[in-house]
Amino acid sequence: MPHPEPRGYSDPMSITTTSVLLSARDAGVLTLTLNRPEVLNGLTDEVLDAVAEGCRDAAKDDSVRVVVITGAGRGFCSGQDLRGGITSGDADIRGHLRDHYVPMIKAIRELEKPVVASVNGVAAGAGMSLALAADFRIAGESATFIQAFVRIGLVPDAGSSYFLPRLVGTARALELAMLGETVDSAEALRLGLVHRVVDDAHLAHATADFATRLARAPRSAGLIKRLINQSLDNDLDTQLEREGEAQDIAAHSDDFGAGLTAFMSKHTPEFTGH
Ligand code: T3D
Repeated sequence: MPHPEPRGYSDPMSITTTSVLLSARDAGVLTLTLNRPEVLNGLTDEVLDAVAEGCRDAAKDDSVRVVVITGAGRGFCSGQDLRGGITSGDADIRGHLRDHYVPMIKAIRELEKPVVASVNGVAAGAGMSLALAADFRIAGESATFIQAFVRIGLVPDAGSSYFLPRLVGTARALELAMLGETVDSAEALRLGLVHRVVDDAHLAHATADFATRLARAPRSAGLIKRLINQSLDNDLDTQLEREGEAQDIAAHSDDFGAGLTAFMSKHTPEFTGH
């Protein structure tokens, strides 16, 4: 799949581009490309912090309506870079997770804009967590998913133990996490880990097509993300309250006005995301 080249931007908000995280913008879609292909995009602190910063920047930038996360080369993300100094015993893994993984996962989840993981190859360990944290996963047919943590004697982290049972149920989550077996794209689709599988050659195009459609959504799309995520932890009474709050915000948006006007005049609305 072709990968975007780093670009400079003339618009006011500059989104992080580093050698390990490329960023490119097109028609409201910000694509963040993990760029350590020689290690299948293994995660270093620099990568983790750059993804978090990219998502936080996207939150503040009105011209970004959708974020896509993908990987350069044949891998999506192989999880923590195991050559980067991680050791058993004295390593402060808890502090490392808190300082670098948690901010990235929270930046993705708290961004009130759709996030699409375009899974171009293996997603292992925290690389799978990264894919699961996104709102949507489109996979190329050569994509694989591995709860690799158990293969090296660790537990799922970076949100995998949260996202996985919610996506596939507890028994499947336990099986995937305890056995750490490789799940191919067809199985991932069957399990509900991904919502679409396309030919590898068409992944970039299919992702762009999907993301561009999402980028035309109104302000309420971000509120929908908020509501659906909240619903996983709320009872019905609480969730009905949250719906009222969100609807109040949506009803005061420019896009609701545009939607009503378009309906009355029998036109297709053009939403600005405001
Ligand atoms: O620090 C903390 O806070 C703890 C957090 C932990 C979170 C985690 O993510 S734990 C899980 C870490 N990830 C893994 O355990 C996966 C390790 N990688 C693999 O098991 C395999 O590489 C794959 C199944 C992902 C792919 O296999 P394959 O056969 O397609 O590729 P390969 O030949 O194994 O890998 C290609 C190269 O990438 C190879 O380097 P080389 O030999 O060509 O110089 C390989 O060593 C390197 N590589 C792959 N994954 C990693 C990596 N190097 C460093 N870290 C990696 N995670």
